[in-house]
Amino acid sequence: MAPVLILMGSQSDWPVMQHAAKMLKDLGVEWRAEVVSAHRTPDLLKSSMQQAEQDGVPVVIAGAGGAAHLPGMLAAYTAIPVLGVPVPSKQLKGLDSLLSIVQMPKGVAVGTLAIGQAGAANAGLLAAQIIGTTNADVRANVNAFRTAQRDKVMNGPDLELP
Ligand code: RP5
Repeated sequence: MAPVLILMGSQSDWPVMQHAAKMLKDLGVEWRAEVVSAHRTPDLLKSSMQQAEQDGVPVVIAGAGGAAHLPGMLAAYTAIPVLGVPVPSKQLKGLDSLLSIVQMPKGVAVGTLAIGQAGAANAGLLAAQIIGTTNADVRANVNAFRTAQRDKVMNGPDLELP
């Protein structure tokens, strides 16, 4: 299977988007990351989706900030599931990114995650879960991750007054 494709509008998005890559790596899913901008490199955006189709990319994760049209534009060019991550912006802290990505008009779907690091990590997790529907090894890794999280809660320290 081709690696999960992680795209972002700018190199400046990588500190957030690397958390998607880290989650995929932890869950045993191959990934590759590239910078593709909807407004700075529109031709590259189109050709990268054509290439992704040819390569058999299973899921695209796309992060962008501000007027964050990258995930929606990618989804316009491919039926590969696109998971959008709103990257925090300087002025509006990512609320602008969230509203840009989540408000897709009916007919072209983008799955939108939370703003920032949590959303990026969960995009990686969700991509692994999608792949896990047909890949038993990845499904086992996802289940082990969930078990570890549950055990952390169950075995946490007693809550006491200081
Ligand atoms: C968006 O503009 C990018 O996704 C990034 O979040 C934001 C700012 O980009 P830079 O000015 O840092 O390149 O396209």
